[in-house]
Amino acid sequence: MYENEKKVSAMEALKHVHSNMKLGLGTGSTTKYFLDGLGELVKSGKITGITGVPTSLRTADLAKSYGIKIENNLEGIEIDFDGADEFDGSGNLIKGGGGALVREKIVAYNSKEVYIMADHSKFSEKLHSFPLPVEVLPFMEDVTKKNIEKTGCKATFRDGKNFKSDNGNYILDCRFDFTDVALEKKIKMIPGVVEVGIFSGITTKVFIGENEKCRVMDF
Ligand code: ABF
Repeated sequence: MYENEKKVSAMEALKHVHSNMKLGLGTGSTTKYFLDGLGELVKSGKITGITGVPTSLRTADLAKSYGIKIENNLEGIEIDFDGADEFDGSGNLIKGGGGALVREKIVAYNSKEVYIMADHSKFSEKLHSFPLPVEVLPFMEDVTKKNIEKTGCKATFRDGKNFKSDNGNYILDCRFDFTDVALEKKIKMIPGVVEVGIFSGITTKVFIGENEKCRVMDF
């Protein structure tokens, strides 16, 4: 859905990349447009000396296929480019629909700037439309699920426990009426929780595809 808007936002974000930068490389279909564009620039030699820190195994494979140098070292990441499942007017995000939230949050947290690319449908005044992804350890996970549900949601194991993240963990998709950003800390305190898909206070720009145009929100 909204493939053209995803592409428009990715192409606008790509304008911020120049030679010799170290970048965080996100995951998902919007980020794939960004990576395809970056790959073309690298292959043609228009941009050189790019190093990427990938947020998933599939992003690492894609970047390598374009000849982008990959490093698992967080030092000196200038901009992290990633997608989101939902964003609000303050740049708070829900992420993890693609199952890569743990690595995405580590890379985002350790980057000077975090640029989010999204189509317009992902905007919400209040985060609530997308079920909140929570990554949990595969140990007593049914108890962890019950404890998470006590915070006021209905949680479901993604793909009936058939889905495992790159870290070998389960993802619970948690339906709240309204996802308050304070839930991030509350859920993270629960034993067995590895990471919560609320990203708050991390975003520096959101590139929003709106038909053929891109609107940018700065934070
Ligand atoms: C990643 O990919 C995620 O955090 C988010 O879950 C998802 C967005 O995917 P898409 O760009 O395919 O909508 O950025």
